[in-house]
Amino acid sequence: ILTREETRTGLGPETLKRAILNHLFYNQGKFPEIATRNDYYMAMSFAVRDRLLQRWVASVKKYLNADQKIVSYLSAEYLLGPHLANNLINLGIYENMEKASNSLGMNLDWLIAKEQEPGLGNGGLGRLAACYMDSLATLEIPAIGYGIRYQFGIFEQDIKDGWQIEDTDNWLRRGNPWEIAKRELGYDVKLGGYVQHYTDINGKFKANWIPGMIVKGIAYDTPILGYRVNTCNTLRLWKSEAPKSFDFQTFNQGLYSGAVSDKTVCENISKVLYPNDEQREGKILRLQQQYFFVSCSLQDMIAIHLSQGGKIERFYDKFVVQLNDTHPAIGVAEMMRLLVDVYEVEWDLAWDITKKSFAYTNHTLLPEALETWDQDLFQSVLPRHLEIIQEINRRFLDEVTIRTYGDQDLISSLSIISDGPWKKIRMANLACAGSFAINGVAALHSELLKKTVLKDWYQLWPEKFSNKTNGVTPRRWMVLSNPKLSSLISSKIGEGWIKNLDELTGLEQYADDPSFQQEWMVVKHEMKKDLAKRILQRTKIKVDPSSIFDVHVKRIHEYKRQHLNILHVIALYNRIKQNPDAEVVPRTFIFAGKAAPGYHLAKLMIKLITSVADVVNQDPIVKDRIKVVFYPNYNVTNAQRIYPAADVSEQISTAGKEASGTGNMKLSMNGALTIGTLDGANVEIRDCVGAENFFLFGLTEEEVQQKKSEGYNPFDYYMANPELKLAIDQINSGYFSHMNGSVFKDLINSLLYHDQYLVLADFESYVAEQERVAEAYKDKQRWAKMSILNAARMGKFSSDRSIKDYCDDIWKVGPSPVELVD
Ligand code: 26Q
Repeated sequence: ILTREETRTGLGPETLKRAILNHLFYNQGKFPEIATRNDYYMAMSFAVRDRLLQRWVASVKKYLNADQKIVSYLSAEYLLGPHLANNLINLGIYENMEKASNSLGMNLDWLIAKEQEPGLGNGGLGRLAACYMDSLATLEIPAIGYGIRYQFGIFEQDIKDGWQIEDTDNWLRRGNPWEIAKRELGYDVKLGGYVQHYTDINGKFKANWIPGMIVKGIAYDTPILGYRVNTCNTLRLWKSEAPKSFDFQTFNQGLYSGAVSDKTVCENISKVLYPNDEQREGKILRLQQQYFFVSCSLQDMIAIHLSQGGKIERFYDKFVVQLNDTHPAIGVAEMMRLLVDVYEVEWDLAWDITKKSFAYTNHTLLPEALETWDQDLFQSVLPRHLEIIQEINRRFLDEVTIRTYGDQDLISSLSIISDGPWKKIRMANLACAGSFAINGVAALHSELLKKTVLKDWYQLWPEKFSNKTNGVTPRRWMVLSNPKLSSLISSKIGEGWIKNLDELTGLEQYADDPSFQQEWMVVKHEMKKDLAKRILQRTKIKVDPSSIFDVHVKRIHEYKRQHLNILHVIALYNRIKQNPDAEVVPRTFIFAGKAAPGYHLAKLMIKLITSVADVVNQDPIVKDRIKVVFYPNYNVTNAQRIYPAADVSEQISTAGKEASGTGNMKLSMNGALTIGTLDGANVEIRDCVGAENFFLFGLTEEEVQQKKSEGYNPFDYYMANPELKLAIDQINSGYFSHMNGSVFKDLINSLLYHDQYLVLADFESYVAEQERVAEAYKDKQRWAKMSILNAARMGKFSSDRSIKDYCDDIWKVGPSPVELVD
C-alpha cells in the first residue's frame, strides 16, 4: 500500500500507475472499463503535473525568499509543442511511465499522441521562446515567461485541390491539464478613452487616464521543468475577461460609465493569434493584445517586487525584462506610465529605472517587417501612452541634438515618432531608446543590424549592442524527437551531451569507423521509414526510404525561396524527360510550412509545389526517381517527426534576409547535411561543421546588395539559362496546372520582373550545388562521415549556450539551484 504522499510524488512504475488510476477516478470520475484513451492521457498528465508542482512550489518559494534577480521574458508567442513526453524526459521517468501505462493496457505512444499541442506562435520567434524557457529551467535560472493565452493558436492547415485551407485551432476543446488558472491573480487594463490633466494640491502636474473600456487579465500558469533538476519555472499567460466590477477610486467618479465593458469585446483580446510572420498587421486588436499582456505582466512584476519589500526605485534589482522583438515594446511606455502616474516617481528617475530594466532582441532585417503604428490609431487605444512617448521622444531628441551637434538626419532617423503628415510610432526606436542592451540573433544578423536598420543607434550607443546567436534545446530536438540516435550517441560518449552539448565532439573519433557509420545510417533509415509511413497516411504518396530525403520545412515566404527549390525539381524532371535513362540519384523532396492567410504569393507557392508534385509523382517516365511531397500542417509535432528523417536540409534564403534560422540547427543536429546560402546562422553552422561538410551556394549578402545597386534584371537570367527558361515557361503554359497557365501568373511576373529575393540570380549556382549533393550521397561512407561530423560539431547551437550568453552579458543573473524538501 502506498501512502497518499507517495502517490502524489513518487517516480516508480507502481506509484505512477496508482497515481494515474487515482486521477482517473477522483478527477475524472472514470474507471478503467469505461475510460477512453483521452481520459488516460488526462489522468497521466495530471499525475505528471503533480510531480512538476512539487518542484514548482519549491522553486517559487526560493525565488520569493532569495534576493535573486528573476529573468522576465516578454513574448507575444510561445510555440511550446506537446508537454507530456517532454516532461517525462525532463523528470527522468519515461521508461517508468512506459511500464505504468503498459500495465494499464495502454501504449504510452498512443497517449502522448492524444495531446493537442499549444500552437501559440507562428514560427521561429515563438519556438525560440519555448527553447529558451527549457534552457532557463535546465540551467536553474529563476525566470518567468509572460505572454498571451490565445484561445485559438496558429491555424491548422489543410490542403484541398493543392491550395492551403485554414481551420481554427481549438486546442483547449478537451481541456488543458498543464495550466493552472489563478483566478485570484488578475489585473485591470485600461484601453481607449482620453486623458485629463490637472494640478494636485501640492502643485504637481498630474494626468488621469479615463478609459473607454477596462479588461481584466487572468493569470494561467504552466510549470516549465528543467532537465533532471528541481528548477521548475513559470510560464504565465494572460487571458482577457470582462471585469465584474472595478475599483471606483481609480477612476474619476461619474466618468467611468462608458468603461462598463462588454463581455465579448473583452474576451476578444486574447481570442486568437495573428498568423502573420514577418508581415505587419496594423490592426487595433493586435495593439490591444500587445498592450494587454505587457501591462498585466509589468503590474505583476511590480506587485511581486513590492510584496517582497522591494522599493519601486530598485525594480531592476529584482527583474530584468527581455523584449522578444518589438511585440512587447510598448512595455517601455507602460513602465513609464506605471512609475510616473501610479507610483509618482519623478520623470528622470523613472526613465533611468526603465532603461536599467529593459533589453531588446531584434529578429528581423526586413524593413517592411519593422513594427510601426499609425499615430491616430495608437492614440485611440493608448491616449496616455502617446503623451508619454511624445515626452520620451522630446527629451530623447534633445539629448541626441546635443550629442550630434544638431545632425538633422540622425535626429529624424532616431525619432520614435516619424515626421511628416502621417505620423507613425516606431516600435523598434521605442525599444532601442528604452533598453540598456540591444542584440541580434546570429553573428551576421547582428553585424547587419549595425550597418543597416539600427545603424544610427549603433553610431551613438555602440556599447548597447551585442550578438546572441540563437540555439535550440537538445532535449526536445534530439532526445525526444530522435531517441534512437540519442541512444546510439550515448552508447559511445555517455549522456553528458544532453546537458553539455559541446561533448558531442566526442563523436568525431567515430566518424571514420565503418561500424559506427553503419549504425548511424541504420538509425537514419529507420526514421525515414517511419516518416514514409506518415507521408503515405497523410498524403497518399508512396516514397522510398532509400532515396535522399531532401527537407524544406519552415514558414512559406518569398525570402525563404521555396520556389527556388521547386524550380530545381522541375529542372531535374526535365532532365529525366529529355533523357529517360539519365542517371538520377533518387530523391524525395519534402516541403512543409504555413503561409500567412493574407499572403497571396506564399499561398501560390504552396499551390505550385503541390501542382508540380501531382505531375512528377504520377509520370511513369520518372519511375519514382523523384517524388515531391507537401506535408500538411507543419507544427512542432510534425517537425519532431520530420527532422530525424532528413538527409538534406534546405536553408536557401537570400543572403541577408534570414535573421538566424533555427530549423537549420535542428536538422544538422539530427545528421542532415545543409545546402545553404551564407545567411543567418548558416554562416556559423558552416564554420563549426567545416566547409567540407556543408553545401554552399549563392550570392553573398554583399553581392546581393551589389547586384541590386547595379540594377538587377531577372529577365536576363531567364533568357540566359535554358533549364530555367524551360521551367518557367512550363509553369506559365499550364503544364503543371491542367494547361491553365494563368494560375501562377502573379508568381511568375514577380519572378521575371521584380525578383526582389534574387531567385533567378541564384538558380544556376543552386542547381550546380545540388549535383554535388547527389554525387556525395552515392558514396555512403563519405555521406555517413559528413552526417556524423555535422551532429558532432553542433554544440554551440544548444539554447543552453545562448542562455548562458544572455545571463553573463546582458542579464547578469546566475543559477539558483532548488532543493526538494517535502
Ligand atoms: C507582427 C505584427 C502583427 C502581427 C504579427 C506580427 C509578427 C508575428 C510573428 C511578426 C513577426 C513574427 C515572427 C517572426 C519570426 O519568427 N522571426 C524569426 O525569428 C527567429 C528566431 O530569432 C529567427 O531564427 C528567424 O530568422 C526569424 O525569421
